[in-house]
Amino acid sequence: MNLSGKKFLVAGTGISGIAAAELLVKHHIPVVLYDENSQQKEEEIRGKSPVLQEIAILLGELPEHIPEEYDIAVLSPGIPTDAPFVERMRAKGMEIWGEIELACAFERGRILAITGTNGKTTTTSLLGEILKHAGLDVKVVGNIGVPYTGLAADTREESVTVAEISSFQLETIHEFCPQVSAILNLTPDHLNRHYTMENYCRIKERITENQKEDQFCVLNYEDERLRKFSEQVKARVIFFSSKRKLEEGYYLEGETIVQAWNGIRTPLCGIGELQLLGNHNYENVMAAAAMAAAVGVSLEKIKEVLVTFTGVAHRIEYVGMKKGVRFYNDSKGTNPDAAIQAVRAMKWPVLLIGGGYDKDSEYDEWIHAFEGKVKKLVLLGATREKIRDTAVRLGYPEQDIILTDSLQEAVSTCVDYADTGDAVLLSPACASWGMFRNYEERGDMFRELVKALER
Ligand code: UMA
Repeated sequence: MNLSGKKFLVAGTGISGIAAAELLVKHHIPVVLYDENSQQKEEEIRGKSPVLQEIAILLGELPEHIPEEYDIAVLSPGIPTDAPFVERMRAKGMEIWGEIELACAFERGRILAITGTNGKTTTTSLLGEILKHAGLDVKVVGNIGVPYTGLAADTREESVTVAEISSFQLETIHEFCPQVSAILNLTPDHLNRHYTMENYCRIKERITENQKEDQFCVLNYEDERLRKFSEQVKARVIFFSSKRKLEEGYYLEGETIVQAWNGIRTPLCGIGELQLLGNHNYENVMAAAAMAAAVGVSLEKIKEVLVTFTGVAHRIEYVGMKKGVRFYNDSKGTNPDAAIQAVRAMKWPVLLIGGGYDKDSEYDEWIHAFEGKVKKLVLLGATREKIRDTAVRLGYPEQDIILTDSLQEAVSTCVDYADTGDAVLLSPACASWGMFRNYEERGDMFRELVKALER
């Protein structure tokens, strides 16, 4: 893509905006950096990157003349595409891109892109490991916390970029076209931003919209919507299923993951050989294996990584044991579906810490998934009353619900009530925003609090 002669506005000064602005500056493309938050200090923003010294930084209300002077806006994922300043830029004819679209303009190799409500980070990390093990030049980027724009210019024809792509990022793609895409599952999330489940699903499905017949799309056969959606996908669809034997694709048969391809069935590995636990993880494993095999990695190489891969931080992460009580950090359980998987994976009585930022989620299914295992429900954040009311309505004993004001208080409350053989699980079913910068900060604090119990 030829960007010469174009003038860019990068919106947002988080990790996405900084990396996008750096990329443009390094390629001598005119750019202004903008953030709506007028509380920020220009000096601090400049301090984030030495290459930003020369460019203009605008804070607060977007000046009237800017949309007339600039051609393309690159939005950080956290900025809603219908934010008033974005509408103003659109109305003046500016193109609205996101960091993924900008990065693509610099990409020289192949892209393997993963979306879905849950399992994205695990699948992305696992696929990255498999491809590295196969000797490829791999970049692992995207929603996982590494802005794609930071590495896109380093790619070569033979590189592969493994990208975790959120719905926020898919809203602003235009020509983004992965060689292999995957949609792992679709359950309600981010409805405060996308308004309806239908809209959310359509945005996720955009990951396939530019793909051609000689490319691949990996889909979960057990997701009814995705099964139907497969009929519209131009790329060659590869299904995976944790519930039934497929004629073609990847599936779990008893205790074995099997590949069925071109009429040949080959066992890939036993689930007992994996370090990852739980049905949702077997699905992640099948998706990663399908994507790796689609770019030519042998099943032997894939298996060598599957049996050693231990998972990612903040996702049902074992933090330690204190006085016979296990502590698990599932701070990445930022929506009810992810949190359901974590509570299902627990084999012990659970003291569950939940609640956080309000994304307009419903918590009924999460509470149903407690199945008598959750002995105390310790809540915090903006959603704590909503979760309490739902739990009580569904018959969860009110005396076992404790509202707290901080993560510290939540952890010490759990410690007060925990007995040997119990598990304390931080799996909030909500984003961390409002109390923390992100789920990593929340999970890190939980880990620190657990460590401090020793002292
Ligand atoms: N801002 C505005 N106006 C707004 C909203 C934000 O000006 O209406 C500004 C803020 O003042 C701030 C900046 O935008 O300065 C923040 O941008 P951001 O929220 O996009 O955060 P980044 O630090 O740039 O991180 C983003 C992603 N964040 C979000 O999607 C909310 C990161 O995903 C991603 O890793 C990173 O880019 C690199 O691609 C995080 C996330 O929470 C992990 N993702 C959601 C999720 O997983 O559920 C989708």
